[in-house]
Amino acid sequence: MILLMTTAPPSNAPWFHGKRLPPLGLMYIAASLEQAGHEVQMLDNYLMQQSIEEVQRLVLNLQPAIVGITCGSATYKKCVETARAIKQVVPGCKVVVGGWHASYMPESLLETLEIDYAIMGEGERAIVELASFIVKEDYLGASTVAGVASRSSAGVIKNEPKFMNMDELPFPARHLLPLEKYDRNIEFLKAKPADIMSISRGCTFSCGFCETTKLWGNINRQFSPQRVMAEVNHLVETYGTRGIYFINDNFTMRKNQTVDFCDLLIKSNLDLEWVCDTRVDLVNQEVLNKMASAGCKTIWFGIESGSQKVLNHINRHITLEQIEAAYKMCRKAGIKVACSFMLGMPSETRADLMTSYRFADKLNSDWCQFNVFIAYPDSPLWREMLKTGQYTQLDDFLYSYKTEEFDYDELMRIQKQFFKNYHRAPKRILQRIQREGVLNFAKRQLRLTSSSDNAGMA
Ligand code: B12
Repeated sequence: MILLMTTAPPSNAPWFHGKRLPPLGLMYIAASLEQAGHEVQMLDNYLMQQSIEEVQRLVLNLQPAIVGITCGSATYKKCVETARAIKQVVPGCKVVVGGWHASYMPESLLETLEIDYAIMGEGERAIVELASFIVKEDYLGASTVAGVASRSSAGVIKNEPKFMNMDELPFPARHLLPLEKYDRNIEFLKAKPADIMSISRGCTFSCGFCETTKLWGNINRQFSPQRVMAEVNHLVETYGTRGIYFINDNFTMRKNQTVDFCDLLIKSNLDLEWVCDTRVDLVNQEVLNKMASAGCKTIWFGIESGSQKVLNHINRHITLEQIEAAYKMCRKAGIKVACSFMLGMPSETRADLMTSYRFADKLNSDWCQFNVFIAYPDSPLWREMLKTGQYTQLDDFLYSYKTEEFDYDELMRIQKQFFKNYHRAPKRILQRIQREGVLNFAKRQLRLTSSSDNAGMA
C-alpha cells in the first residue's frame, strides 16, 4: 500500500495562515495511483497536526511500500523531520517528496538520505511510473522516470518533467480525506458547503514573486469545459456542494473556454455560487456578464501594489488604469471584488507603501488583504534579494525585503496598521453592514477587535 501525506504546518511562523483547505494536488496523486491499481491511504497532517510519534505509529501499522509527502518551502523542515522519523520505524519503505519545494529545489531535499526520490512538477504520471519500478525493486529504472530527481554516484540526476493531457486526469480522490473537517465555507460566498476545484495548470505570465513556471512550465493547460462540468456535477451529487472556489492562477486565461463552461453551468440549472482568481487584463465586459449569469459572485485580483514603478519592477505587466477599468466592469456585471496587496517588495519605499494604501482605499474592494511579501525560492525577486543582500532571513529558504526604511517586523507593524485603518474607514463599515446586516456586522466587530491580524478578511 502507499501512504500519501502532508506535513504539519509551520504553526509558530508569524506568516502562517491557518486556512484549512484540502490538498488538491495530493488528492490527484492518490486518484492516479488508485487508477493504476494501488491501495492508497492519505493523511493531511497539515490539518490533523499529528505528532511525529503518532505518524510513526501509523506508518508502523500500515507498513507502506511507499510514503509520498507534499513539501512546500515553508514546510521543508517538517518534511525532512517526517522522512527521518518514517525511515526510523519502516527502513524498507521508499520516501518520495513532491510539490512546490521539490519542484524548485529538489537537491535540497535529496541532501537528506531518508528521502529517496523528489518529483518535480506535475506528479500524476511520474508517481505511477515510479511506483511501478519501486514495487519491482527496479531502482535503476526508477531513476529514469520523467520528472524524478534522485541521487547517483555522479550526483543528483534530474529528469525533465513531462506534462499530461488534462482531461486524462481522474477526479481528485476526495473520498480519501474527511472533507467535513475542512473549511467548507468561502468568505466571498453565502452558499454552503463550498469546496475548491482546479480547472487549469500553469501561467504564461512571469511575475517576479511567482515561481509557478517551475512547476507547470510557462504554458497554460486547461480541462475541457465538459470535464470541468463533470467534476462540478460530481461535487454536487457526492458532497452536496453549493459553492465552489476555482483556485487557479487565472480563471479567464482563455475567455472562449470560460464562456463555454459558463454556458454549460447555466444549462445545468444547478444554481451554484462560485468565486475565482484572475488578472485584471484577462477580463472584458462580455465575459464578466456571462460569468455573473452563471453564478460567479466574486473575483479575486492580485493587485500587489498601487505604485506603477513597483508593478513594473515586479514584472506584473499591469497598469493602474487597467485595474480601475476591471473594477468598473465587475461592478457593472454585479460581481464583487476581492483583492490582495503585498507590502515590502524589492524597489519599494515607505512612500510606495502609502501609495498602495491610498490606492486600496480608492478601489474600495469588497474584500482587501494586505500581505507582507515573503520571497519563496526560486522566484526572480528571491534571486534579486539574495544578490543585493537586502533581506531578513525568516526560515531556511524564506526571505523578507529589508531597506533603511523598514525590515520584517516594521512591515508586520505597517500591515496591522493598514488592516485597522482600512477596515475602520466609514465607507468600509457601510459596505459590510450592507453585505452582512447590522447584527452579523456587530458580532464580527467584536471578534475582530479581539484579533487584529489579517487572517480573516473583514
Ligand atoms: C490551495 C493552496 C493552499 C491550500 C492547500 C495546500 C495543499 N496542500 O494543496 C492551503 C490553504 C492549505 C495552503 C497553505 C499554504 N500555502 Co498555498 N497554495 C495553494 C494554491 C493556491 C493552489 C495549490 C493547488 O491546489 N494547486 C493545484 C494542484 C493540482 O497542484 P499542486 O498542489 O501543485 O500539486 C501538484 C504538484 O505540486 C505535485 N505534488 C504535490 N504534492 C505532491 C506530493 C507527492 C508525493 C508527489 C509525487 C507530487 C506532488 O503533483 C500535484 C499534481 O500534479 C497554490 C498556488 C498555485 N496556484 O499553485 C498556493 C501555494 C502552493 N501556497 C504557497 C504558500 C506559500 C502557502 C503557505 C506557506 C501560506 C501561509 N502563509 O501559510 C501555506 C503553507 C503551505 C505548505 N504546506 O508549505 C506557495 C508555495 C510556495 C513554496 N515555494 O512552497 C504557493 C505556490 C503560492 C505561491 N505562488 O507562492 N495553500
